[in-house]
Amino acid sequence: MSTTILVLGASGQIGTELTQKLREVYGNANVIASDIREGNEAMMNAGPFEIIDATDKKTILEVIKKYEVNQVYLLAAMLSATAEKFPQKAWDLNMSSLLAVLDLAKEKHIEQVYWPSSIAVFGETTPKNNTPQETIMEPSTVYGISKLSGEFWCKYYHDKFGVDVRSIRYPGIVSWKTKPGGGTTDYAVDIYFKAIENGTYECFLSKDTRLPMMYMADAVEATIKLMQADPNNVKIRTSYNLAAIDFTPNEIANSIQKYLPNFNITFKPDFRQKIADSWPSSIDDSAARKDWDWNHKYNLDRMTKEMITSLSAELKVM
Ligand code: AKB
Repeated sequence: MSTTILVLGASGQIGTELTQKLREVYGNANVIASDIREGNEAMMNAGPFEIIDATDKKTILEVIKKYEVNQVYLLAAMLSATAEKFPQKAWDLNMSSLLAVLDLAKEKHIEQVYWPSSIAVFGETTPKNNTPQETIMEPSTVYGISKLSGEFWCKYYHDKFGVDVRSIRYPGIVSWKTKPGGGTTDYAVDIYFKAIENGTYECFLSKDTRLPMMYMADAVEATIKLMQADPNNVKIRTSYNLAAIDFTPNEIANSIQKYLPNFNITFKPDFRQKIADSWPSSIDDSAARKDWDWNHKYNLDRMTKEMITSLSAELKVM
């Protein structure tokens, strides 16, 4: 049977690039992009696009029927920093959208679901270095609480109703095509924009705050790889730890200075410091590497080189 995919939240940071890649793999007409508002021109022109509120189960079902969709990637979510400002809204969006899609799978309208979790499921009591797949999980943010609950909803629907739902705990994702919005790891994207535009960046985390991170190309590849894996190899039905690199604001600044020697960084930690301090510094993702052959390709310097080259061309400053 052919694969027809609906992406909910296609205009966001991950959605933009994942949708583009899915269209390359499965054909433009077989990947329906959707978001609460219109996407960028490239996305709207390349294939089908529908306006969908990801919490609106009825509209999702109408679109599933219209295009005979069999897989849903649910990427709509409120991220950590914004969720601390709007806790109820974050809980409603992050949970209602997931339960709507899981129910549609349980009712056999679709065959497979992808839903992202996050390193935010971990908390202050979690071992910080090389954080294991299974460990103490006491998240201290609303976003983390919603992701941890979501993971167990995924496992429940899988174990009880046979729903084929798959998930990854993303670290901070670095990309240049679409900026992230409202996350704690967003500094690692902002820093490249400011380095190119102004030559200087004021960082909202302290210089030695080490966090797990990943370049977008790796994140997109991992996501599609997991979704294409043989179901028998997908042994974890909460969510897989996934890792590539980890660095501090100081280290990313040093990497940028190799290409832009006059770049200058200053530090002014705000409320996001406390969130970052509650998250791991690095992640043990050996289960993903073993179960479905995950391997990252980008280290810090390779990512910096691609970010600076691509962003400079986009912003036309060099
Ligand atoms: C955030 O910072 O909230 C996200 C995440 C790590 O899930 N990027």
